[in-house]
Amino acid sequence: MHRLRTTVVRLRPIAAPQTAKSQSQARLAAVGGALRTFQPMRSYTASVSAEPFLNGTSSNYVEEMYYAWLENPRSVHKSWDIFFRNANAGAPPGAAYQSPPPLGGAALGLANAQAMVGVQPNVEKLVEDHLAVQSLVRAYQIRGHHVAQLDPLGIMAAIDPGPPPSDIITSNDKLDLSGYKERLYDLTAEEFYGLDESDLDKVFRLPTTTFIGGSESTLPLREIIQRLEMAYCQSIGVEFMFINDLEQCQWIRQKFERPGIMQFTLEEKRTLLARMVRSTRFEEFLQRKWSSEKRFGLEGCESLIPALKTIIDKSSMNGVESIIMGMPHRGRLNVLANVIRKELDQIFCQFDSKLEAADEGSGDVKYHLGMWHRRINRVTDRNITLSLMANPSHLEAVDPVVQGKTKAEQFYCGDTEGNRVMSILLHGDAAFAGQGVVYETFHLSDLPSYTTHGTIHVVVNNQIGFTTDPRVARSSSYPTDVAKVVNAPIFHVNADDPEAVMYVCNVAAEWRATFHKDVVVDLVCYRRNGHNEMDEPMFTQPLMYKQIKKQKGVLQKYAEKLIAEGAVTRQEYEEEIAKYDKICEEAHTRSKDEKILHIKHWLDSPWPVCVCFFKMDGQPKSMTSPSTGLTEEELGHIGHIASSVPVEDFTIHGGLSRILKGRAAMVGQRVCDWALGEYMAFGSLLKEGTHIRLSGQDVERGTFSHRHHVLHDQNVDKRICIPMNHIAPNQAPYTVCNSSLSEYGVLGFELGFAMASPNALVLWEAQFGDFHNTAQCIIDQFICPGQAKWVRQNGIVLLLPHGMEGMGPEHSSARPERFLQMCNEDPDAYPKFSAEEFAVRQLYDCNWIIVNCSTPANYFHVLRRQILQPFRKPLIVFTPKSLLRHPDAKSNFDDMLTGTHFQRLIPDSGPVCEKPDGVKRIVFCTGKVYYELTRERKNRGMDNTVAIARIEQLSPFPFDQVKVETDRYPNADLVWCQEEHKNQGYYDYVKPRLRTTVDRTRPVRYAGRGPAAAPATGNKAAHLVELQRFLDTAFNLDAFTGQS
Ligand SMILES: Cc1ncc(C[n+]2csc(CCOP(=O)(O)OP(=O)(O)O)c2C)c(N)n1
Ligand SMILES: [Mg+2]
Repeated sequence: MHRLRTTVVRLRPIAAPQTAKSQSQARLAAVGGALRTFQPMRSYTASVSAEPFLNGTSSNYVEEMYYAWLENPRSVHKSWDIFFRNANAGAPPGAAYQSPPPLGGAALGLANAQAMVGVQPNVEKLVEDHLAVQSLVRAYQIRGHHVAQLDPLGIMAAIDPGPPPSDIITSNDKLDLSGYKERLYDLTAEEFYGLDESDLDKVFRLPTTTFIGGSESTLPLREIIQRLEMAYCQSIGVEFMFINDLEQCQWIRQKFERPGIMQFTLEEKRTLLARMVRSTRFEEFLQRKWSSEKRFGLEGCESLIPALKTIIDKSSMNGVESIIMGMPHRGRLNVLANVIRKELDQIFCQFDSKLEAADEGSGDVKYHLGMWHRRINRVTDRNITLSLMANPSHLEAVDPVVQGKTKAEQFYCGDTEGNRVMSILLHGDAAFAGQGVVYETFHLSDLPSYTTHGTIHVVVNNQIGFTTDPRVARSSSYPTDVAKVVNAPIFHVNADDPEAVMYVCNVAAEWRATFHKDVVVDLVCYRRNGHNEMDEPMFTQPLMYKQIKKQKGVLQKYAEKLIAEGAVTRQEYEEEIAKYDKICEEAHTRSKDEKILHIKHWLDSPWPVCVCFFKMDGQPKSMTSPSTGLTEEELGHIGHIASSVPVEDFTIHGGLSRILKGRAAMVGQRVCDWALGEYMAFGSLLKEGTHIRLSGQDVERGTFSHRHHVLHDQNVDKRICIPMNHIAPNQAPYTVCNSSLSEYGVLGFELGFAMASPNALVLWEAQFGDFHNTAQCIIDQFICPGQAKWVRQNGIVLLLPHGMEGMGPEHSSARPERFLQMCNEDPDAYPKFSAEEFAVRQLYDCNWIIVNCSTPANYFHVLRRQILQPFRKPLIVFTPKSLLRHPDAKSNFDDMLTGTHFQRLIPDSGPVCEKPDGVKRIVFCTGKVYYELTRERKNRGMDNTVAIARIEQLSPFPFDQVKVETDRYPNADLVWCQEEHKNQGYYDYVKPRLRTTVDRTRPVRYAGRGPAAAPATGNKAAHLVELQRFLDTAFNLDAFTGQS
């Protein structure tokens, strides 16, 4: 009731001089002190005891009702309507309440009440006018950005604002009141909340949801409009009213509404000018020296450089020590030079095509390379590490990778709130709106195991994508609308107003530091040249480019402004330019001495422990792979953890109890199934100090309900237990996390996570192997060629469930043919390595490792080898589905003991070994089909005549071990058997390699499904017929007779 009274009091008419100073001061105190909480202003002037039906606890309710009544008097009960009308009309305490009319006498009671209201006609008008002002304020807050002057070109291609909102007074000359006067005349009273020109000098009390008053709590309407225009309709357009958090909205309001808030010191202005000089003159220098080279210049958005520097300065001030950035082509060299501070001569020598590359690998073009640099931030005098991630041409693909790397850095330095490490992502307008991975990345932003606690997004919104206009490139008003999905505030800013740019960047950095949530800065700019320096933009955007040709450069405009203000002299400005030009010239001269190009100077992610992991020259410490086995005791201990619940009073599901009992029984019998093999690998690595992170859809339980790494208490909501974190006191942490339903975003994220440190096993599991195709870009552009392009090793593991099990065309194939086709190994050349080093040298040279394990023990070994080997390579594992529970697909502890290791090829150890000369055929295969082959062989009684060898590591191909097998059975023909279709699977990859192994002395035959467009049939019966048919071929010793 206090609040109600207060509100009512504040709606009373007041004359201009009678401003309620005390109230405005109270409000300021609330705002000025602790900015994070905003109390509505209160004035305890009326006595609550006079209203007997009200008490302290009902005041909230009444206030809600009051606001509802203000919006629409009919939305509350008639009795409340009468009460509020009477209270507004100035009824003394106690008199405003009218008891509800007796049944049947309603008409009389209401008539009396209405009679009382009726005697105060001008109060209603007053309430309406105040409400109108409140609505007006709100309209500017919500839609002011639609009429802000965002476009430096004045053609508004950047946004599609539609007709000007009728509830905002707009004019081209925002400060000329005649503009909105004119508009006021045009507007009908209804359109403009019933306000008209005669109201302009009336004074209104400001609602608590605005800060335009500064120290005033009341203002004349004219001033209110002017201040709203200043706050929301100048060079900055703020989109934030969709945020469903009052505190955050208030925070933003006060950042943009407080009068005089955008003022800069002389020093700040001069620094800004100097940064603009660097940004502009850098591009001009490149243009002068290499006019015909592609560089995707920044011309038209030069204020990007001060924008980024402002964000970095402010974040450094707030304690950030490391910033990881991702960006596309536009302005990249400028960012490297002037933000990351890569040596200019290193950049310039990238333009010299004659330089010889010093490092292995194929390298990348200059505007894709990454960079890492630690330096002192001049503004804060603190150390800051900046890294710009290398990226492919595929726009926005780097977004999740940056997030993953940021998360990893936060994780390894114990930065649980993102106070020390943060990310900045830059985007082009067309790509930001068009690429789905942007959306996927936003959806990771607030998930516990994926959040980086707020990313600052900066959009270089040059109102064009290559040759395409925004009107045909997106369906949303702004390119930034996608950010609304996570309630990120969006600050649109005219990039030709560098001070406004600097201001919003400061606010964005403060927002991130305060709320740890994403924020977007939309730099509305233009592109002075074509898409690249060789492109003619007049072909497609003639009028836009006529305007651009007339457009004065932003540096010139800003310099003139500062000179006119007296902030700098023309001479100082010219000296600044000459100084930077000289720096560029000198660096250029130095760059000519450079003879060799070092790609490793462009490394974006040097490992913090690289000195321990590699030798000083970057080579592996040794070229041996240690044994990956464990002691009996270790196996027993981890097996025990895997089959128990290591916390007290924790009730698990009955079905899970049975699973754990089954595990315990297996441990008792010294055997492992797939899940237990994985447990052994993870558990032992954790114990040895390797952090493990397993991420993907439903990985915690496992798609096939076999893993159960997270136990859920059946009686307490959200109470969980992760036994893997109870292996040993000093173990490394285990992170297992169900991801959002994304492949592109999540795989990119995990790849980024894996980049941060070699001492972590980072695994991404696809729900079914074929789903990796929606992450194809991460695989093709990063995982496969990452080391070759950017001299950066990465040990990420992909677990891809694969197998033809009659489940139809989807869910069957993880597309091994695609991974195999992208291996860098020569199929026609037998590697020339010594026998001892064969395996490890092959691994060292390959671009990735591809395995299809047929036993839990081998899966266990390959996971452990991934960490114990002295370098890092991506590992692709085709994982089983039905084999998870296949009674034969179990391994004995003996195969996992100390001294054992991963078997690249598992030879036949059955009766064929006794009389190898009598073996007529060797069937080579991989994965699950092995079990189908052995069953068929047994059924046919061919255990002595057909040998079956499993190629467990497909790439690098185990030439040496295959040779041992082909030599062992000199009279056997060679068959490759696979369950996949002939144009899929492994055949095309394996065949030339088998031929190379036997020096083309024996043909390689095929037993498998015929070629097909789809990976599998949708008909179970057809599936079984196909299976039997190719098994027949595999065991029919005459099947290939007569074939050449
Ligand atoms: C995923 C992807 N698709 C297409 C392209 C080809 N392409 C390169 S730049 C470009 C236009 C990008 O426009 P925008 O995002 O607005 O950036 P701008 O070049 O205007 O700075 C396109 C379509 C690409 N690089 N990546
Ligand atoms: Mg663009």
